[in-house]
Amino acid sequence: MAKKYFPMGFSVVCITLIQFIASMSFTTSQSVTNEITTKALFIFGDSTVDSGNNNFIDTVPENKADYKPYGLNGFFHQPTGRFSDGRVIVDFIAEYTKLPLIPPFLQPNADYSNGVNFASGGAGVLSETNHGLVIDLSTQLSHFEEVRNLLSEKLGEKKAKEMISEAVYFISIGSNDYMGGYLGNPKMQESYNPEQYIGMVIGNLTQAIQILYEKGARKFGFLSLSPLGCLPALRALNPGTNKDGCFEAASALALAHNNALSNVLRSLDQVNEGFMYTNSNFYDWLQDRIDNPTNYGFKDGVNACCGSGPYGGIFTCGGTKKVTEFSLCDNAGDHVWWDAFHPTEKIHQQFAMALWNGPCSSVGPYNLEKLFNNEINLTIADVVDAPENQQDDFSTEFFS
Ligand SMILES: *[C@@H]1O[C@H](CO)[C@@H](O)[C@H](O)[C@H]1NC(C)=O
Ligand SMILES: CC(=O)N[C@H]1CO[C@H](CO)[C@@H](O)[C@@H]1O
Repeated sequence: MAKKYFPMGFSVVCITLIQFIASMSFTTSQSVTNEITTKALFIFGDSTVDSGNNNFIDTVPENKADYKPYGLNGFFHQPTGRFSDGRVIVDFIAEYTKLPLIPPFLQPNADYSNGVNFASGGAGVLSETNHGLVIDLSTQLSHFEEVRNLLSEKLGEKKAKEMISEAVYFISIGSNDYMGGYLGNPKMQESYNPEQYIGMVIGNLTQAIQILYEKGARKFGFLSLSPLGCLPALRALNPGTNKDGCFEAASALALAHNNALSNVLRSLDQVNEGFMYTNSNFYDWLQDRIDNPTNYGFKDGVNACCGSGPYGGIFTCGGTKKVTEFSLCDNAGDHVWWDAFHPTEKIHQQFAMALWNGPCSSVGPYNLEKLFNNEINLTIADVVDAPENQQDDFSTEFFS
């Protein structure tokens, strides 16, 4: 249904293509690696990337993960506020970048010199989403502004500017706008049809990206939305709405959002000099693991490891919410889903690796490794980004 609102497939400019063209036009430097002085990772978003900010805010247990069995696998000695059995995607990205773990903004005495994590479980792009219970995206941006000022004080204007422009800005947000914010909110549905609502989410997200760009950010990474209707919680809410048991309206919203986002990124790339990004098709990537878990080292792509009710989709993991009974599987690593809404560490790890050094058919225009290591010549990238060099639709090649 939503597909027709945004008929564009996911499309990327392939890094190999860039290198190929580069080697033709600039024979001496198809891939210029500049010395990096400061590396940093700034993170914005929701529970997919929160590393503990919500431990420090007043909210409901649904928006917290600082109790057992979160963190069960023992990588951290105790629950940290990550919505996983262990690490989340940004922890792996930090590891691959050879950075220490990136601290939550609200953690007392956090060291901000390698970046900061501003994300908050339950947050949406729109301030209405879980209003008052989360750190919304615009507040996350104002926290970034605070950090930017601190860095200027500490490092001096010039060095801080350099760090800001060399850093990677990883953004993972939107699911809560479509689940609780829209499908769970009859008032919103009365006021806006899906197309209008998606336009509002994308409009605000675009503004946020533009604000970061104007503050000096250049390198962006995005985690697009998953097939939301196949989350155990949505399967449980809406049993049997289609033949594979997923809640189709939710997945359609996610798909339309992703298509709109990839269009926006392409145009931001055209308009903003030096703008570079990593995006990927998380939707199909995860759907493939849900449908074919054994191909990727999982045994179960449908049921949550921790929870209760059908598919483990009643959000009871930890027993801190209304219902205190819940069950826990023997081995979280066998499951795609950790709890009713969140994937296991193993999914986070596999996807971090895909974004890090995935081939051009699956991650684009640049993978994160190239963004971090400056294996890009801005001039060449801008040349290749010109419309006549763009390929149209790689969607069929994605992770196939
Ligand atoms: C941002 O979201 C608000 C609702 O929170 C909406 O009224 C506004 O139009 C949106 N802005 C853009 C640029 O889409
Ligand atoms: C060979 C070449 O075109 N090198 C360019 C790489 O990018 C810088 C700017 O980022 C240009 O100054 C170089 O000329």
